[in-house]
Amino acid sequence: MITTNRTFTMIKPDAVENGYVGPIIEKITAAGFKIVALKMTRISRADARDFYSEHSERSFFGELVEFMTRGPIVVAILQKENAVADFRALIGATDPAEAAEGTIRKTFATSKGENAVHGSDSNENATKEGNFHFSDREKF
Ligand code: RTP
Ligand code: MG
Repeated sequence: MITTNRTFTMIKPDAVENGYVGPIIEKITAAGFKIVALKMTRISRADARDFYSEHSERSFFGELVEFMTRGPIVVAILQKENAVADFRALIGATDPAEAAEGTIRKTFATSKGENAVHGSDSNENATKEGNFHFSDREKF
């Protein structure tokens, strides 16, 4: 079960390709998040369109769907007090050029489009996104 102390993250295809899974997980746990679900997986184009449907009218939407489906991702549920907001702070601004020093995107992202990680933007979305990827047996 995802509670308000949990958030959901994806390590995106660019970061997996670049060999940053280990270093990103290290940063996440060093910041006090406990991993309560974790796996490598992939999403289909339909899943990606659905996941980012709020951006379907934006010019970058097609590129975003191709990017998110071009290789494996690592998905996880993370637990910590104030998880959603604290994790968004840890990953930094969408564009790594604008992200604060020491944030995950500043350190590991490639560009605004290929920005290494996702973090849920609300408790409701954290629950929905976590439940999409993990069965009850996979959540601890
Ligand atoms: P996310 O949803 O992945 O956690 O990222 P976010 O909230 O920081 O950013 P959002 O505005 O929701 O955008 C979703 C993802 O779309 C890609 N993007 N590309 N080329 C561009 O101008 C552009 N803008 C956004 C990024 O992968 C971004 O994380
Ligand atoms: Mg977003």
